[in-house]
Amino acid sequence: MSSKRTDMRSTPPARNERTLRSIKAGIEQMVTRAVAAQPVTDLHTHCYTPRFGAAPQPGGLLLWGIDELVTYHYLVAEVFRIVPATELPYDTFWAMSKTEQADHIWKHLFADRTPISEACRGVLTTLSKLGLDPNEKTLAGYRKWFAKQNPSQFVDKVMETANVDWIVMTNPVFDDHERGIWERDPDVAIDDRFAAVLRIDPLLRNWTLAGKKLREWGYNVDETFTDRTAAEVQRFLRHWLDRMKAIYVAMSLPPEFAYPNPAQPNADAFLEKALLPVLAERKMPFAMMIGSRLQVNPSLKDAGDMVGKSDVQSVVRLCDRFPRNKFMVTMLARENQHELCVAARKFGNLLLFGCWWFLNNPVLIEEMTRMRMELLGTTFVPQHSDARILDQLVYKWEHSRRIIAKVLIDKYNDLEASGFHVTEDHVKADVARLLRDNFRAFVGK
Ligand code: RAT
Ligand code: ZN
Repeated sequence: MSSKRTDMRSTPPARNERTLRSIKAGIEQMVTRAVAAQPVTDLHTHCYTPRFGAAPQPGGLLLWGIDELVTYHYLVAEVFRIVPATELPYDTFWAMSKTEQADHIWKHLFADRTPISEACRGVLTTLSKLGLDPNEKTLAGYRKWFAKQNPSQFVDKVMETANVDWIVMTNPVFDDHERGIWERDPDVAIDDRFAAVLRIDPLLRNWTLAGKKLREWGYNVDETFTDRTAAEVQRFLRHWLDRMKAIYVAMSLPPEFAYPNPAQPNADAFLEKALLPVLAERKMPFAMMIGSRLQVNPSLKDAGDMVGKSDVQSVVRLCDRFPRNKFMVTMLARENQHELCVAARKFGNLLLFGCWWFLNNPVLIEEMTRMRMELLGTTFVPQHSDARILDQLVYKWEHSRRIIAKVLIDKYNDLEASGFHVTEDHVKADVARLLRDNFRAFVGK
């Protein structure tokens, strides 16, 4: 063996402490810069184009501004821990105007206490990044500031502040109010800043209800999932995918979701005979958000949902039996995350995304991002905002970017310690994959 070959195989000289310290500082700078500079494609939000109507217009679907921010359902749940329903009955709270509800929440969560929870902190980060002082005792000053904004320009301002390049909506076609808007206004979604997603929960959660609606809308479906029903459901799906120019189909599913599920033959048939064939033909992903147990406390309305552990093996079976389909999956229970990562190692047609809802807390985002990176490299989407109020894009991304950067810095330092040189090109490419490109490639955009 020549001495040259021996040289190539030998390990590089170990780096001394000082060199490693300066490498560390360089990595921290590179990563912080790259993560801040990389525009994010936000793959799951509940934000809408201004043509859907904007708050405070009655029925407006684009929610924005201080009163919406402060009455976010995460904060409604939190205020009822401080002023319980025995003191302020649920009905009394819901009968209050939006501004009264916001004043109540601001007083109890922000003025009389330290706003330390993640949802509270989010409001403060948002205000501060928009240039406002988050220390006000009342909402009056903020209301004046927001009253001067115009919704469409505010979309630009928020996207610029959050450095988001595309906002993916959630468009529940079984919601009568929203469907009415799509039917009345052909141009409602024409806005380069937004993309649509066809959301169809009732088709799996409640076929009896979904079937009844489909019949009302002129689709010839039966109570059981016959071949004629399958063809009609396919016609319905194709119509709405085209109408919305949807980029994927999404569902939120209960912890009990199972595939196959002999107890629910209509659900299996819906997947096998209607949804998955249409999506395979269009090379379009099916996003499953699994683990939400709805309305454990209905008096809390949107704030009344809960988490439950789900069955990862059902996801494995779907990925295995439908190799022509693409699946995007997020699960709500912390306990499911490890098994889900391992499942993603087995199937190229499975893309994990986001830290959903009750997982959108720094401690869990960090844990999940580390685990995903260690098991999957950069082949996942670390976060989505789930913003219901446009302004929340600002804090959800500010907070998550910091954590994603922290994890990357640690991982690159580990690589350097092994002798591998991490360059700015590596960092930029990884960050682009995580925050934008993995998702865009998966949906073909
Ligand atoms: O995070 C939330 O706001 C939840 O209420 C849900 O919207 C959930 O994200 C969903 O899309 O069902
Ligand atoms: Zn959501």
